[in-house]
Amino acid sequence: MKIKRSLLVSFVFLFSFSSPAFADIDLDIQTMNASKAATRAGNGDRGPALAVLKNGNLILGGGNNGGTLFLGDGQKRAVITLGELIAPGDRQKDSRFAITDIAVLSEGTNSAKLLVSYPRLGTGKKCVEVVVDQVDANFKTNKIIKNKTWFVSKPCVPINAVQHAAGRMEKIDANNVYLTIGDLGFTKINDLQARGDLGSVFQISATTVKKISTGHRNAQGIVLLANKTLLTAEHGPRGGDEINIIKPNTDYGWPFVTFGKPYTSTDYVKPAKTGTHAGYQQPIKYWVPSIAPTELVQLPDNWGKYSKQLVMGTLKEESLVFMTINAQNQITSEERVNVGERIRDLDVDENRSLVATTDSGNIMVFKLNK
Ligand SMILES: [Ca+2]
Repeated sequence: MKIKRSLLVSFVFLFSFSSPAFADIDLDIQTMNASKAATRAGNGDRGPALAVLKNGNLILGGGNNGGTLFLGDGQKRAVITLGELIAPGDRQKDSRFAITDIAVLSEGTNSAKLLVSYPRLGTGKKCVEVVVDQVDANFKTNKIIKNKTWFVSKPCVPINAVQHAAGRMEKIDANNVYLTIGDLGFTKINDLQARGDLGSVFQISATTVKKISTGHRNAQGIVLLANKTLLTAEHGPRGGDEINIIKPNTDYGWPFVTFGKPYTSTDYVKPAKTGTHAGYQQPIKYWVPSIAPTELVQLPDNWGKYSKQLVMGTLKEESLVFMTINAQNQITSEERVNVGERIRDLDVDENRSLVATTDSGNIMVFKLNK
């Protein structure tokens, strides 16, 4: 692949250049350091959650305390702290206790109405729940106000199991989003009653919660396509990462079936059947071994032959996966681009460039070279 790395025109922090091996897509990549917004802990670094505003500025979520919202201000060339969302006593010093996603519900010149999701300690500080808060941001004062809590997942899961929070959101309109809740590493995830909200996709508003589907292990990516199809990208156990079309009242099989391999005896749950998806909704795409998928986006229409393609970030494989999805919602091609960074979140900016945050604390902007 031919890669031209160049300086950023509108959004410059610090530049760092590297030259990993690439394959086929002719991309221009700009890299900036935003490590202030990354969450660092003994169990690994986590890149910030990301949402792009219409003016090209970024909202980033994470930081040393996990629960800080930042404005990536393009004109001032700075990462500005907006405020804290997770109280110090409501998290452990663990990079999994960090903002998982940000959705922009609506925005004006100097303000935005945001939704922010994150795991926090629940009752007695002995268990973990996933929360979605509406947050009003003011860009004149660069302050945030927590407005209303839209959602708290149940049951509250013992802390020692906390993983797979998911907590990704996709905007439907100014008042509604889709939300993924992972299995949180809950040992009773195979008990349909006990698992409650865990491992599900919801449609939520300020006043309503509707469960759409269930049987999802850890959906780190969710996108509503231009044709209104809803897709998720999910982590399997050992292999068996999936892309699913989300249909109402449907069970996607976790932890009963997976294309992945069995866990070892020390893992939190043992899938009933491995190497199969029989009896449950089939994914439209799966990967064995796993590539650890994160956010999923659909490219806008200025990407030449890649226009309207899906792009998925990966952690383990440190790549972007470009996929063609046809009118029948079948994935007909897959092209992997090695970027040499663990991709945490993805969005599309005002120039219709692809923007990613990485676990090393970089922001990467990708454009097609013409
Ligand atoms: Ca995001």
